[in-house]
Amino acid sequence: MSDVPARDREVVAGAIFRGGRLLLAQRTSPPALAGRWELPGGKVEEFETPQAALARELREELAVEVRCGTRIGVDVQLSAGLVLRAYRAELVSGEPVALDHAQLAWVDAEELLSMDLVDNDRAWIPELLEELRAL
Ligand code: 9L3
Ligand code: MG
Repeated sequence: MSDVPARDREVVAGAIFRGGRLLLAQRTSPPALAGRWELPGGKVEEFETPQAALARELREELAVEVRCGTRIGVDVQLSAGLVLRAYRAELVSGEPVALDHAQLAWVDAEELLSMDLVDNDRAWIPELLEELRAL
């Protein structure tokens, strides 16, 4: 038996900024979250870095290549052993398309405030707004 506590599994989400706007994606599942908006992303696999996971998730969900940047906003505890973290993501190639979401939206600061974001992602609104207003 080891005394080292297990580290939380991580869900990564990407904040892609372009031209003073932020990319949001509308979820299709699970039913409780369908229709609500999020920063796209998903679970880090075993033996995968968060940076590699973000690149993989955004490739799978948006058909783009991104470079994972710095963290933005707080850690969000999803459940015991599962933590959600947002990272800035820089578009390297491709134009985002909704492969896994109902639709995508590029929002400015005012629009961000009017979107029905999933509860977990609302924790990041202050930092996202600050970044949008600085652009
Ligand atoms: N989640 C919350 N906010 C986000 C993302 C990408 C994910 N911005 C939550 C929803 C699911 C879990 O994390 O409960 C795993 O995400 P996914 O694999 O269903 O996208
Ligand atoms: Mg996902």
